Amino acid sequence: MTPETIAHLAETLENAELNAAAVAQISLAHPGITEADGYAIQHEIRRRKQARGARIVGFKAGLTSRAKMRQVGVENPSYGFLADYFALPDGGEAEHARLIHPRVEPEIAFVLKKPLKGPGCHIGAVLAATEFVMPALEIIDSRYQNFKFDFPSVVADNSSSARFVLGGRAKPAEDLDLRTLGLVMEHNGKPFSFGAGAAVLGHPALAVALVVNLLARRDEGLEAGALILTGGVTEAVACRPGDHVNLRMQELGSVSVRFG
Ligand code: OOG
Ligand code: MG
Repeated sequence: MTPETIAHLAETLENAELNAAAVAQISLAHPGITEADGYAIQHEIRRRKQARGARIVGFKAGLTSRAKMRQVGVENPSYGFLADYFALPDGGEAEHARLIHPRVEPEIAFVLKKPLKGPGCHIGAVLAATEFVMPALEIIDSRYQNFKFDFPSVVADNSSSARFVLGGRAKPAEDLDLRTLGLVMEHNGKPFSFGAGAAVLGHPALAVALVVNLLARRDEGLEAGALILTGGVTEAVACRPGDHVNLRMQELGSVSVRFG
């Protein structure tokens, strides 16, 4: 893709986000789009936001569990960036009118005390660099009609990132077995999905290593203090105005969000 096409598609996708209006999947008009094109578009969206004063607070891994891959029909993990304005307080309200067709998913969040840089980042380096982990709800919102996409298209769309909520208790990773850490996500007071940390690549710290190694392709890394969402442990739940979602995580308490 030419730099002009990349800039044009980044503007189209960012406007779809800012106006909460879905657009056609990019690969329909650009069937030759590659993963590299998708990331070039995503990075141009990141650059546009930073130029307007947004701060990047971290990154998220996407499509790291079988449940998530099955739900959207894409088999490759991806990453996206997290901007400061995506953050909502625990128990806070997400404005449904500013989103297109939001879904909520349960995730294990990492916060770093030391920087991480790939290639060659492994689970040991991730655990040594982690300050603490905590429960998170990610609100994803594909900018594509009907929440339908292929891999390069979802990469271009910042892996559907929209909002996130951190809550519960922060604990050092060494005090927990992140593989057997259990969770229940409730939608409007009813249990919707159940899981354990191992659903994410066998160990959620591997999702952090994955993001670090993918960022290394652009000679980027993660800074101390960075937040990393490791990917939905279970399938995501579609939400309407008035809905609420609560995540209970073993040892780490709960985090919730409602839709206004
Ligand atoms: C893609 C984003 C995936 C996750 O945690 O797997 C993601 C999507 O499902 O729209 O954030
Ligand atoms: Mg997610």
